[in-house]
Parts: sequence; structure tokens; C-alpha cells
Amino acid sequence: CTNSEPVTVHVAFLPSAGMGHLNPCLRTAEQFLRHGCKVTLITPKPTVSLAESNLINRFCSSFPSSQLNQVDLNLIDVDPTQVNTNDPFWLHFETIRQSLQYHLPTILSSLSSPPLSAFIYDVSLISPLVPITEKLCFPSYIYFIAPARMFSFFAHLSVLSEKNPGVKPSSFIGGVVEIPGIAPIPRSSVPPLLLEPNSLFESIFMEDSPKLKKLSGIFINSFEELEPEALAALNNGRVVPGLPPVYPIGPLVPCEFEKVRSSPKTNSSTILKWLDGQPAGSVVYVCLGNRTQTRREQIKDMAQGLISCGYKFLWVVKLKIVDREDQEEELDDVLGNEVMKQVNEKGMAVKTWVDQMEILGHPSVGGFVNHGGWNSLVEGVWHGKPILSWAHDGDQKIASEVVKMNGVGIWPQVWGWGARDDVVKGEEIARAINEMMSNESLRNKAREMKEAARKAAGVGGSCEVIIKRQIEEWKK
Ligand code: BUP
Repeated sequence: CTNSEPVTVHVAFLPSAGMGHLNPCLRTAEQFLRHGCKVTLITPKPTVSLAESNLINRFCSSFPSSQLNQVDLNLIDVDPTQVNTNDPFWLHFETIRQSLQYHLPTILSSLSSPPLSAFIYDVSLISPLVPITEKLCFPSYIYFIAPARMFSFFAHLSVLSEKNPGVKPSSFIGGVVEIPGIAPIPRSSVPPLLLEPNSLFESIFMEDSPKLKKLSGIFINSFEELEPEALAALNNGRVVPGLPPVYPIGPLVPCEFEKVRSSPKTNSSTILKWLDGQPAGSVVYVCLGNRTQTRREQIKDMAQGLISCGYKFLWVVKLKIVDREDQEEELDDVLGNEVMKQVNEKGMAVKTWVDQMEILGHPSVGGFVNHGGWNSLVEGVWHGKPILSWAHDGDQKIASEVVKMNGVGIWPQVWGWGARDDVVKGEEIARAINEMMSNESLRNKAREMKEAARKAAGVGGSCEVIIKRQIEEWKK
């Protein structure tokens, strides 16, 4: 459909907590808006982080109300002591899951002009939503926030657990997970919380994996050249026979609505001005994502590694998991004045939200140190920057494997889990940064993958083809 035709396709989106979940949701929604669909964004309120509420506001003010409709989803009170997690984002996942049955059926039934064509929601909401969407009888899809390799693992869990009834993943997952058509996944790469009996993560994964067959499809931020093996194995039924189609609509590219104009302490233009003054390819950009705090015991070595690596750096530091709480303390308080002075001499450290896409696209940035967050890795690939993937938790080792297998980045496996294992010494960090910045083959591979990414997201590329085909399907 084009803008001149009457809008007939109406798609509702429901994200879950955290920028890693919100960003791909809004970027996917933007694809459908761009192709003339009407979108309803259902937003669980309040959000955990300021970054999320800011992004929702920017998104909603970027489209006319004739195209974009926003509805709040009120949340019930969930007793935190009844939920097995200390993580505010995980608590919010569970709060959203538990709230859905009260408010969502009414919201979805009220979306009638035009009638809803499809509902696309976050991967963490499958079990509570399947009975609701089945009753309302419209196609429902999830958007998956991690690589296709991780999705293969998530989907195949149902097969493994069927073979081991009543057994916990910590027991039925052996030294390696063998999935047909996929390079084996070592136990050491499995998200640690899945191996923790009765964790919230374990229960959501185990409950949701068998229900994937009830969906109409899965949208995923990946593309053929990046994950040929996993996408083929998923779509030819090898991972799980009878799985609905997996649509690789990646790379989900930067959108206009995401642009950060300024923030109270450091603004985008200060950073860009600083980057403008550096030679091409000379700066290391370091950002460990929006919900990964750098541990107190790690932060000094991190600073030492950057100071001694021999490159200029732009370091986005997070001292707390939730950004709303990250304002009480300054980096100087943690590092001390002497180290802080050296940080400021050799680079730039900021504690505010940055426009990551803009930074990664800057010519002076020559490499990207990241925590293995999938959105960030795809953004690094989009801009053709060599990556040093330092997996901290969750699916981040599996994501780091994808980067390593493609030759676009390095992943120092011996570092273990950044959020859980021993501190990585400053010298090791400096050595790995040097490897990333000086490795010609990484740079070439990153350049090639950037071209493939641009092709996939360009006019007539795989992303557009899939979105247009889907819209035609829903029009029938
Ligand atoms: Br911090 C930060 N600016 O300052 P991931 C992050 N981002 O644009 P997650 C900014 O947040 P997990 C900042 O571009 C990416 O799209 C970044 O998502 C953006 O990691 C997103 O990379 C972060 O998937 O961790 O959500 O922090 O792996 O746990 O999902």
C-alpha cells in the first residue's frame, strides 16, 4: 500500500520493558507506518527507564494521529516479593505479563477503525497472549529481540523438554546443545538464568517455547547474509518441525524519531564536535548497553584499559541498571580525580544517553566495544565498525558467537560473563582493543557485511519485500 491509497491495514504493537525490547518494536512499527499502514502502539505505563519514556514520546510525536494511535496499558500491582527476580526490568516483564488478561482484551476489541489486521508483540509475552488472541481470532506475531541463532535455541527448547519431561534445563542441557542445522551451542553460552532452577527467566522460556507454533509468524532483526545457517534451519523446519515462518526484517535501521537532540549534561553536539576533531577511524566507542551497569570492581580496570590502549575513546558509562537512579553519583567519585584526569586527557566519558547510531556512523569511530546486546551489534554491523563483543549476561554470548562466526568482530571467550565472572584486567582490555582496532581482516569483513546490510534494508531489499508481502497478505 502507498500513501495515496486508503489505509486498510491496521497493525497493533505491544513492547515489553527495556530499550533492547522497545527499540526493535518501534523500528518494526516504523517499517509498517512507512508502507502506509495504520499502527496502534499499546504502551505499558509507567516504563522502567527514562530512556524508554523519552523514546515513546519521540515516536508518538513523529507521526500524525491519523496514522499512529497510542493507547496506554495500565499495569496491576505485583508484589515484588512474589516474583523471583531482583532485576527491575524482569519484574516489569512479569508485571506486564500478569496485567494483560485484565486490560488487553478490551483494548484490542476496541481497535475497530479500521479493524485490526495483525497484532505484533514482544517475545516475553507469549503465554498470556496466546489465549487472548486465539479468542479474538486475528493473526498474532512476535518480534524477537535477539539473533536467529538464539531464536533457534529458544524454539528447540520445547523439543528438548519434550524428550525430558519434568526435567529442568539445568539438568537436560549437557555440555553442548545440538540443534539440527545450527552450529552447536556450548553450555557455557547458554543464558545463565536458564540454568538457574525456578528463575523467572527459566519459567518464561519453558512456558513460552512450546507455544511458538500457535503464532502466525516471527519477525526478527537479522538478515540472510548475517545468519544464513540459522534462518535456513528455522524456515526449513529443521530446528522445530511446524514452526511458523521466521521473517528476517533486519537490519532494523536508525529512524528519524530516535534522534537525540540534547540532554542536560552532555549533548549530542558536544560529542559530535569532539568526534569531528579526531582522525578517521581513530576512536574506540565503548557502550555496554542501556541496562548493563559496569560493576564497581570492574570500572577502574575498564578505565585503565582505555587510558593505556593507545587510542582515543568515547566511553558511555552506566553506574546503575536503571537510568533514573544513575544521577546521584559522578564518575569522578568512583574513579578518583587522578584517573578521571587521565580519562579526560585521552578520551571522553559520558553518563548520559547518547545517539548511538549517530556515533557509530561517525567517520572517526574505528571500533565498537559492546556488551553483546543484539540491537547494538546489528547497529555496529550497519555502520561497518569492527566489534569487540564482551558478553555480560543473558543471550549475549550467543550473539557474540554470531559476530565471531561472521568475522566482523572478536569475542574474548576467556573473559566469561562480564556481569558475573572475575574482573577483566586493564591490560587485557587494552590488548583486545588493540586487536580490534588493528585487525585488517575484521575491517574488511565489517565493510562487506555493511554492504550486505545496506542491500537488505535498501529499496527492493529483503526487508521491504517481506514487509510489503506481509501487508498484501493481511489485506486479503
Ligand atoms: Br546506553 C544507550 N544510546 O546511550 P541492546 C543505548 N542506546 O541509543 P540492551 C542508545 O539502546 P540486552 C545509549 O543503540 C540500542 O539500540 C542502542 O539495545 C540504544 O542492549 C539499544 O544493544 C540497546 O540490545 O541489553 O537492551 O542494553 O542485551 O540486555 O537487551
